[in-house]
Amino acid sequence: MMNRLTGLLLALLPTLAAAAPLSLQVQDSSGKAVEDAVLYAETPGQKYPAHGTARVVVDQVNKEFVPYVSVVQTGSAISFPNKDNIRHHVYSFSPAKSFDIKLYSGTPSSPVLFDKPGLVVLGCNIHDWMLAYVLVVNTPWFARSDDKGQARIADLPPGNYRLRVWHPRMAAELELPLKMGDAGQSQSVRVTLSKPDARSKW
Ligand SMILES: [Cu+2]
Repeated sequence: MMNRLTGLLLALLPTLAAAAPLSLQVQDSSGKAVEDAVLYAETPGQKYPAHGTARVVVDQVNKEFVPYVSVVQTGSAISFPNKDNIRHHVYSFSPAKSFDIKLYSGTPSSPVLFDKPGLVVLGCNIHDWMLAYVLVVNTPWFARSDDKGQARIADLPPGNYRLRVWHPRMAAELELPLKMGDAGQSQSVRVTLSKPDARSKW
């Protein structure tokens, strides 16, 4: 029994070892780090199994959504706890997910299921400035850049991908070819985004 188990583990290991991390650095054309960019790798036509249990949180703190940008795989649920001592009314009119959580405090009893890919823009009916984005993607390989412009997709299997980059200030997604080699080598990719206009601050 023990031997058979070891054999099975050994058979699985090469597949697991071949996946490798992808490190991403996002910057603008002057070299300044860009935060809140979403990067995701997908292979056209390929369907990936859902995370299943992915449970994501978008808070409301000091009359702002936190985080400002989220990325989830299609089929994920997001809960919207209200951490303020006033009520919020969270909604979206986006085709990818249209919903409405009427004036509430605390944590709504059921999370919202994001079952279609696309961009979901969140707002609050009471506080017009409250704005946040959820990008729903058909792949488990995604990341968001931090305040240093860094993002990391762990364990990306070998293969040819399209690396797609989205940022709230971009008019359209950027798309780059990406190849992860069979040897399980990690890769670093630098992504440069051009500013939507001269005065724009990322
Ligand atoms: Cu509000």
